[in-house]
Amino acid sequence: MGLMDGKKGIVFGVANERSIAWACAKQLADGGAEVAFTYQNEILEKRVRPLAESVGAKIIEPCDVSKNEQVESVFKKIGDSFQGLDFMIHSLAFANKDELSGRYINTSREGFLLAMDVSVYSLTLLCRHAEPLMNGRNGSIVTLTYYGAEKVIPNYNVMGVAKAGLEASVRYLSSDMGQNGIRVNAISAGPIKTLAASGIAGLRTMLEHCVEKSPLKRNITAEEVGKTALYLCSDLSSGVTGEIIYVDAGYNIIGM
Ligand code: NAD
Ligand code: 0WE
Repeated sequence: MGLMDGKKGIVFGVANERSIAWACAKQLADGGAEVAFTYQNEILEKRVRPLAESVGAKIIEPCDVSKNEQVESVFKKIGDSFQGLDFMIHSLAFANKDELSGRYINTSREGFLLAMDVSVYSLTLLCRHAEPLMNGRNGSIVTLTYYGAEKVIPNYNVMGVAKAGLEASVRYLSSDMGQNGIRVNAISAGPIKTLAASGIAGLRTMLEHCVEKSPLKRNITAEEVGKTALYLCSDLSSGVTGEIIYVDAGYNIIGM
């Protein structure tokens, strides 16, 4: 008897086998859930399709979250074939690379709006589409955030401002959706070497810093994030909504 037997959900943000979204999908599928997958573009489809098929996925659809038509089309497919939705994982973010170095003060209007659109507004848009499908099913929605939302992390810049907006969105969305029994939470993960993190200058130094300063004296794994996503999507967390749950080896609690 799996924790997720009979449950159906959708995962946004798988790029490859190192993606946090994939670690979440794997835990949910291993728990007995039926999981639908989306990929951002055809280049990523090559990586995502075999992973999705390995856990028996039947729905594998393109979805660039900055395109309303693509979002509408994915939720139409889900409505037609799943006839309901129990969970949704939002594990995506984007800012132009040149905004993730130098001074935050130099963020361009275009760069700011792009980061906010893809990394923040997308959660609200996806929640609005998920809500009718989650009606009467005690749905659960999980997004991914980072400590740079609360404290200054060098070079995180506009993404930090975006994550602050995302965390506030989690609270407003959980307030809106609670009346329909739907829960919305975020996982604040410690640094992990994924595709989105691999281009970042000084990632190695940051990983070493976390080993030194965190209570557990180590880095976290995507699998550990996946296990927390499983908890948040399952009935084990039925009383939890609007929260930011840290999976960071305890890093955030240390002052000095
Ligand atoms: P990743 O590169 O594997 O995943 C990022 C995903 O975002 C990719 O699948 C990409 O296709 C998707 N994406 C970007 N723009 C998109 C768009 N317009 N439409 C649809 N999808 C789009 O990297 P990851 O580290 O697994 O990132 C997943 C989430 O975890 C992000 O929200 C990130 O901010 C967050 N996070 C990462 C870390 C870390 O250190 N890796 C730590 C805390 C939080
Ligand atoms: O949220 C993230 C990654 C977000 C991200 C990364 C990229 C790199 C490639 C968003 N957009 C892009 N755009 C690109 O072109 N993390 C929490 C990982 C991360 O990113 C950082 C970090 C950490 C940690 C950027 C600067 C400093 C630290």
